[in-house]
Amino acid sequence: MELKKLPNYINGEWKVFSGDMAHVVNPATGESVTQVPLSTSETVREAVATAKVAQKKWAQVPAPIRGELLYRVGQIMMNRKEKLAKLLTLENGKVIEEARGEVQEGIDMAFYMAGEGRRLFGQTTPAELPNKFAMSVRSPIGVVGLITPWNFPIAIATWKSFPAIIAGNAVVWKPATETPIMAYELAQIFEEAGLPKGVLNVVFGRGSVVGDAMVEHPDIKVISFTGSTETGRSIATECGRHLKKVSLEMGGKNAIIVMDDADIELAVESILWSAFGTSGQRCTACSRVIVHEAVKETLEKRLIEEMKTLTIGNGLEEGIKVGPIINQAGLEKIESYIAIGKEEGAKLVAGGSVLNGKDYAEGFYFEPTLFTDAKIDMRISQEEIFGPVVSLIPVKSFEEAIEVNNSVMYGLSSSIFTRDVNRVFAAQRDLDTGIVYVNAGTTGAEIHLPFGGTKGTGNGHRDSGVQALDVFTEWKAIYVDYSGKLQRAQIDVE
Ligand code: UN1
Repeated sequence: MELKKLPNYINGEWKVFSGDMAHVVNPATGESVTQVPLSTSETVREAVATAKVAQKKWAQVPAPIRGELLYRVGQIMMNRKEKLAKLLTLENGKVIEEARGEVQEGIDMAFYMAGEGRRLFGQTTPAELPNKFAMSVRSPIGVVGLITPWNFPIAIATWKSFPAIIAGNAVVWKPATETPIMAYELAQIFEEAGLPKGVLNVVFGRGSVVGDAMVEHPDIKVISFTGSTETGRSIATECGRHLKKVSLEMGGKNAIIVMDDADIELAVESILWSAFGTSGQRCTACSRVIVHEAVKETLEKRLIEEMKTLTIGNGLEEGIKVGPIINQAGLEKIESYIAIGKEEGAKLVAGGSVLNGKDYAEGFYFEPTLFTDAKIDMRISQEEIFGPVVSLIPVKSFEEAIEVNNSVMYGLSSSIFTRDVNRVFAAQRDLDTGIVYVNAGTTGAEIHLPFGGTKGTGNGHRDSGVQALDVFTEWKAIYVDYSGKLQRAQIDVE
């Protein structure tokens, strides 16, 4: 059954698009579920013009009242959680239990950011001159552009749009064309919650057209992007030319370190969840296991045993643990890394193949895969694969484990399993990623903490947490002199 073709959402109106459309494919079955507009740069200009007008009024609405709107959004999402989760699995493929978790992440973000309506804290600070007052406040920036990926189509959208809206900005949002249904649903929820027209606009389409038009538009003052490093780099270059603020959240090559004193069973369970959950298609997914040589054999054996218990299939069926890959291109990229790993001399000890046959319909499935005896400088140890593939890299010491972890160009998430408190503290200091876990896998960030990474993963900004507000506000320093006379800073100071 095809759902109705998706419209864009501009100035509070659902606008049917008359140009080219693309099919949205259920990755579990290969069937088309709906169609999505491939909008033009003209559509972007229309959305920006309307956002610009709407933003002026929205910024005048007191922030606590803006917050009440987000509480309503959170409440509607809660009431609709099961429906949203099912649609999320339909378009993205992730298993239903994880889809429920992702929707919950969005609900959490709504209530958290709604509360910011009564905080949005600035600072007051003494002035250096008498009878003078000094403070800093956050100001909205204007129209912001959001470009979001298919792997967390609702959670990442809430990480970006909720802080933008609570801070008094208007939004032009380009969701991934693979997963537009979540955007359609979220825009509807905003509408039902009473968001004024034009504060949120959704323009579907390709990055090369809609994304580029957003990056180039002079009235979009900030771009917040999550996606590939390659695209992020070109967005940042363009934004640099336009002196446009840009927040980037890109690739990862996250590792779990398993030390010789680790709880091995806990490590095995956590590796399975971090590496093969979401079929490895998380920025935070574990794709390297750095294991102390003393426990390597045991860990490898237990992993292979447990991997056999992972049920693979359509994520809408309860009990399935590993769903499909997003599309054919994703599948081919993973396959190419299997060939690369073999060629480089890593040992393939489990999985490694595309899954076909009647159980898998025309869907895109890949077996959970384990390489062992991988080396630090192999491409499978350095490059993002974005699939259910993990490489074991044996090491001789704690120091070597840290060195291997830090050897990649990315810096999103890392993890260490150990019972030694001294190692725990040394590791959380020395692991060079934006997120560090101790005795837990590399996934599962909570929304009230900053999400993002160092080095090639980002450019110093963070999604979610109170830190997300820094992306969508300008700091304004305000001085009020009530002395009634000229007082010169740095000069008339006694
Ligand atoms: C992503 O993979 O881009 O920490 C987001 C996690 C989730 C979010 C992942 N809360 O794994």
